[in-house]
Amino acid sequence: MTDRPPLSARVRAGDPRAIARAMSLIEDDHPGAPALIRELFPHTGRAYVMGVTGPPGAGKSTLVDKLVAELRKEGETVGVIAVDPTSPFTGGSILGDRLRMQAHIADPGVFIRSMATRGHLGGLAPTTSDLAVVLDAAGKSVVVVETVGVGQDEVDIVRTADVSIVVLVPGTGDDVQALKAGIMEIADIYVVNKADRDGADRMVTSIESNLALQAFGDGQWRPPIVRTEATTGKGVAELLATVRAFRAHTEAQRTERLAARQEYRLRDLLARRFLAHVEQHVLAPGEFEALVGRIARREVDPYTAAAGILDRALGPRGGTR
Ligand SMILES: Nc1nc2c(ncn2[C@@H]2O[C@H](COP(=O)(O)OP(=O)(O)OP(=O)(O)O)[C@@H](O)[C@H]2O)c(=O)[nH]1
Ligand SMILES: [Mg+2]
Repeated sequence: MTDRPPLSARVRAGDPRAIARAMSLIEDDHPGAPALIRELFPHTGRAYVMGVTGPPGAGKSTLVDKLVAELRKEGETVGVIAVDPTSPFTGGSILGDRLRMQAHIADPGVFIRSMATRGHLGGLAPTTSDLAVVLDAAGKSVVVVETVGVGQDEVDIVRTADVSIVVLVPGTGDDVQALKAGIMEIADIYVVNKADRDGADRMVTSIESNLALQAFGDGQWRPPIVRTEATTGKGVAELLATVRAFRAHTEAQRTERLAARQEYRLRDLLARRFLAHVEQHVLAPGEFEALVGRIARREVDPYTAAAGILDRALGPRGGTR
């Protein structure tokens, strides 16, 4: 064994192999992961996190690839996390992301990671924010998180990103679906990608008319709509300029936004940890499922069932440990 600096130090020095290793430890929920995060966390909070979400196949990865190139031109260093839903429909896209973002493989200023969601209910995998922590601590000035937006996912991304970019494409039912699914409330910036296709104008108009239904106060950010052609890079510089405008607009609220993000993370982590504790240490194997069955048969109500579990988890009334 040679004497090497600890992993956290190598991550902070920006060593790509250390970054990859750190991410694997976190993704695998390795016993060393919490200590690693503890060491890295004080060195974070500097990276600007851009969330890119939208329906499957909207061209998000292609767009991110072009965004990365543009950001590099401006001297930023970039980390990318592409969240791949492990669904039968898009199961193969991790390889696709690698291919689409291959242009940056030799660039030490860029680090790209694809990860699976592994059935977590939200779109962001449980450890996405921790992967962002690694890239942040490694000194990347911008972190881009790509995720397929389906329902709850958009809500998750807006809670972990500094700016939420919603990518839609002309001429698909998906767009209408996306608009209905509450995407309108979370977008800071809209992108109509594949603007080379028929129906781009119609798409822009339908977003506009949705925006017209919302009231925007004085000085409140009104989400702009940017047309892009990710394949050629057309509109990408404009998109980045729009991100910069949004960043300037929200700079004053940065502290609040960071606090809101940490509140969400802490609540989410506590909820997941508590549930795991209950499943592993409080309930007998199969008991949870049996309880669900009893509730379904109306033999017990969910409130009583939850109260019973809480009592067992925390001990009789008072529940301090
Ligand atoms: N015509 C046209 N095709 C595009 C454009 N942008 C992306 N595409 C194509 O659309 C397809 C999907 O692109 P991706 O970048 O993989 O889309 P994605 O949203 O990342 O897909 P998932 O991650 O699987 O949801 C690819 O074949 C791209 O070449 C565009 O502006 N115009
Ligand atoms: Mg993709």
